[in-house]
Amino acid sequence: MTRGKLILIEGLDRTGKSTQSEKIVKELGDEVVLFKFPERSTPIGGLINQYLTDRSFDLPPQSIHLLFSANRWEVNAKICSLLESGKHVVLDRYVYSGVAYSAAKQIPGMDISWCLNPDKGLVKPDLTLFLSNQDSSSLQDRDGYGEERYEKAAFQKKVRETFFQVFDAIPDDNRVIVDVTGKSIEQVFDTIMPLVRKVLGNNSEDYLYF
Ligand code: ADP
Ligand code: 2DT
Ligand code: MG
Repeated sequence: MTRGKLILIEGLDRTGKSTQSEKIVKELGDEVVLFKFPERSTPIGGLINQYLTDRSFDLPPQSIHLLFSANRWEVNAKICSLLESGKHVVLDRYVYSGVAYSAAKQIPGMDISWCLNPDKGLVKPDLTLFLSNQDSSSLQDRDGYGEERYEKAAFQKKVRETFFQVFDAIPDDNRVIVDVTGKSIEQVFDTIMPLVRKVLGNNSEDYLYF
C-alpha cells in the first residue's frame, strides 16, 4: 500500500486556511483526515487556547513557543500512523506558523534557527500551500478578526515578513505561494485543488522531515 500524503495549508490569520482545508476534506471524503494547529483539545492545547484568548494569562515567549511545538508532538504519532495506513492528512497550520509567529516577536536569542529546533524531526509536508494576501489590512474586515492575541495589523505585517524569511531559511521544494488577493473562496479552491490532486497521485514512499 502507498503511504498517505501530508498536505499543509499555511498563511496569516483570516486568509482562508480553515475554509480551504475544510473544502479539500469535503471534496476528498474519507480518504483524508484534517488536523488543525494549535490542537486546542489536548492538555497542552488547553494552555495555548488560554494564552490566545485570555490577555490576563501571560507566558514568556519562549514558553509559549515550546508549548506550540509540544502540541505538534502530542499529535505527531497519530498523524504518522494515519499516513502509514494510507490515509492522507490535511493540516491547517503547522511548523511554518510556529516559527514565523514566534520569530516575528523579535526577542533576542529567539531567531528562526532557535524557533525551528524543537520542531526538528516532525514530518515535512508533501505539499505546503501558503495563502498569501498582498494587503493584510483588508483581512481585518472579515468575521471575528481582532478577538485573539496575535490579531493586530502591525503584528500581522511583521509575521508576513517573517514568513518569507522563514521560507528562505527552510528549503522546501514542495512549497507553493498562492496569491489569494481579491480571489473568491471558489477561485482559491479551483487554484489549489489541482495541486493537491497532483501530489496525492504520486507514489513516493520516502518521508521528508524538518
Ligand atoms: P483562517 O482560517 O485563515 O483564519 P478562515 O477560513 O476562517 O480564515 O476565513 C476567515 C473569514 O473570511 C471567514 O468568515 C470566511 O468565510 C472568509 N473568507 C475566507 N476566504 C475568503 C475569500 N477568498 N474571500 C472572502 N472571504 C473569505
Ligand atoms: P488559529 O487562528 O489558526 O487557530 O491560530 N500560532 C499557531 C503560533 O503562534 N504558533 C504555532 O505553532 C501555531 C500552530 C497563529 C491561532 C494563533 O496561533 C498562532 C494564530
Ligand atoms: Mg482558521
